[in-house]
Amino acid sequence: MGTELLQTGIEVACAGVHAEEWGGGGPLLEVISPIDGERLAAVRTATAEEVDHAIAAAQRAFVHWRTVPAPQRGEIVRQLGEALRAQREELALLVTREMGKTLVEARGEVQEMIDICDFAVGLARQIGGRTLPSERAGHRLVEQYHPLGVVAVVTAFNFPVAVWAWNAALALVCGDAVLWKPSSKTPLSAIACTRLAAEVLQRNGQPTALASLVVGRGAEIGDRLIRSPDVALVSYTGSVATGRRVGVAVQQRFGRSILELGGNAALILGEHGNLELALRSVFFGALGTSGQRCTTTRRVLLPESRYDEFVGRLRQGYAQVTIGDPRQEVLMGPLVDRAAVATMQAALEQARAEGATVLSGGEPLPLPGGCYVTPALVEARPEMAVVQEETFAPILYLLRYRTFDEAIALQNGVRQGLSSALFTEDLREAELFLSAVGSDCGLANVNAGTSGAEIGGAFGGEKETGGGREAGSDAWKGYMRRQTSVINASGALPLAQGVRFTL
Ligand code: UN1
Repeated sequence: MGTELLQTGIEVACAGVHAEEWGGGGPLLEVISPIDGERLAAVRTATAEEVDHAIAAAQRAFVHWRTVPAPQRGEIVRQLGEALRAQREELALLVTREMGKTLVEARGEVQEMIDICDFAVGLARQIGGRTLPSERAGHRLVEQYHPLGVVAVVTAFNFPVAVWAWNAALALVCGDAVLWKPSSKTPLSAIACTRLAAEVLQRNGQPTALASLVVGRGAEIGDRLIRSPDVALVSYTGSVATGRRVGVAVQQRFGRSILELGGNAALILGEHGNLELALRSVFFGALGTSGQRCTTTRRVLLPESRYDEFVGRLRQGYAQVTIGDPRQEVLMGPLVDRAAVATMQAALEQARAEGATVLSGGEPLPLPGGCYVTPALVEARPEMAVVQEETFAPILYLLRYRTFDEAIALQNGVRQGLSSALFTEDLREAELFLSAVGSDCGLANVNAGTSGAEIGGAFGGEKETGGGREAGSDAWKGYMRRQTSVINASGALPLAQGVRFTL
């Protein structure tokens, strides 16, 4: 069933709601490919009642699922990984058609889904607490992790499937039910993944509402999700502005949230760093996903002594960037839609108005669909307002620094704190960068670029990035309810000495 959508056959009016059944009684949502403006499909969105119904169905599924032993839950996630493996190419093509990232990158994104499923399978046998020394004789002090409840996963268009999987694979082995609200720009990839997950669950006699889906506009659908007391955790990936609203609304009811918001990654080239390596990393970091990753390299910090050489080489490279249909062998596909092109133009205008110099690029290209641009190189100063903002487009700001301390201060001198990178051969610089007074980001790489985070580590960032952690390491703890217990194993009266009373 999943494959129908994945091959050519994108249906006329796909059901965009899945809980116990498929549905979608709300307005139709048109899905337009940024590759050439082709209308891929229309999706039937969720009504308010359907959202409430999906939450209730997910809650019912959770009440059952939390009693299934975690290793068995892991086995089902293993099968989900297998289903994704079998459809790797079809899913990648769908992601590319729907949001325009190159096929190579889309394959990488699907691989991240598979990898996190593998990771979660092992995790299913390891989610455990600690036993600690009790201060009372004959007592035991233990910590346990229990399933949490319904997890709403709200994802962005730039990683339309991987971010769901980072959350869903963990949440499922942790014993939670997942309710997914994908970006309205990428509902088809979400429908395809949900179909695969539902098939796996059904085959195993489990409620398909464990992998529920509601497609619809954030303002209507998303709002209902974040306010519902039956949603234990909201994992939101998206803009700082929306994330702030989500965080406050969830906190208002003392729910839990994981926020993955904007980034503004800088790459520092050290005085003696490997220029060749840094250059290649900037290429991938700034141009990958057409500059629409949270981890995209947006700022390059260069020492005065190496500025001209680095910028010269970068300009040469940028002049050769191949741009076009992301199903072909190109380095950069389109932006996600025309609005993104307009946003990029506005940012460049603002940069010029603030006194920055656009060295090259930034022009829209006259290709079908109207979503293609050339990547921009901009000489700027760190304090410019435009440099402080995250513009989801291939704009790279070139900045100078004098001392290494200044480079770190500039790298940290933005409101976002997701990703950062330093290219150096100097051990002291590397250690300083990774120390308590170094990078303030959730991700800090040495001699590796700002994007391309592996699923094995915890992914997320500080400050306006929101503080959430997803994927590897101990991020699973965010999806569970923690409990500390004292167990009197001896029957001894634990009364403090000198306390006397009669029952
Ligand atoms: C994002 O842009 O929201 O590190 C996630 C990377 C990817 C994930 C980015 N693994 O670029």
